[in-house]
Amino acid sequence: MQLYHHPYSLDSQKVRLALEERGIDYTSYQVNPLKARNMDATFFRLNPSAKLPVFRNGECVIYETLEIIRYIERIVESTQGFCEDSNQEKVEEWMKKIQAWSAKTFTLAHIPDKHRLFVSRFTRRVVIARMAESPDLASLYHMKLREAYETEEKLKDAALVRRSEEQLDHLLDEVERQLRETHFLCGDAFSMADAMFVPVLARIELLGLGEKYISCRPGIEEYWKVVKSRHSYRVVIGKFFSGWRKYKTLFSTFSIVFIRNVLKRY
Ligand SMILES: N[C@@H](CCC(=O)N[C@@H](CS)C(=O)NCC(=O)O)C(=O)O
Repeated sequence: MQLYHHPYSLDSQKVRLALEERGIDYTSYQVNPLKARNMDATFFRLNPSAKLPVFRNGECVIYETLEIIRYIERIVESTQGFCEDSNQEKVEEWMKKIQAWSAKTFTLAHIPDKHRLFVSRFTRRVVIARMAESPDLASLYHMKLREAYETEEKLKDAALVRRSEEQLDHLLDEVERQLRETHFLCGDAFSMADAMFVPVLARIELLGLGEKYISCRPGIEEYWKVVKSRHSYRVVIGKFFSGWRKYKTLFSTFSIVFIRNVLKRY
């Protein structure tokens, strides 16, 4: 089994937490979207949407986070004879709710314009360079270029950004109510719904918005402490983003993007 992913990608974090929690071995390929590695022809041919994560098991290639996690659960059932629990319907319900919140608008809206536009311009230049190298993929690369322009336009729409914040608030309120009754989202054991939710909290913290969204919800604040002490969290997220590590991770990416930009090495 192979997973193409990156620590920056929220959906990749969800899948990696699921794999870690279920103890499944896989070959890991990191594809850094900030360095526009997802635009390299080898990855782009595998997934012309250029999105992460991508999971492959032999002939079976899966591009959707929810589908990958459901597939992981089927592997666990068939190999370890372990059936998640009787809460399967609840788990499914929560997973859909969590996946329905798109972190993209929220994340980009909370990154300073200067940094966001710098990366966006770099990505577009990489796409144009890759297009010249692989003309057979030109129309698909064009779609990515259009998508990049559309994303910038969307971010100018204050109502859209506000809607994404309201959706997050609504999701967090629901979680808070649930955590007054159970330790985790679907009972007193960590489930795949938690594997999908933890990266949402990590994203909030990474953007420096913990006070606004986490500290004001005591149930979530306590839950956040608990999940952060799990091995899966440390391996998938903590290793890259806890405390000073986040500066190291971001600095190493940004310095490479900066140098490639100066040298025009797209
Ligand atoms: N359909 C995908 C969407 C995944 C997705 O949006 N991935 C983001 C990172 S979390 C991505 O790769 N963005 C890069 C791009 O759009 O070029 C899923 O549900 O897994």
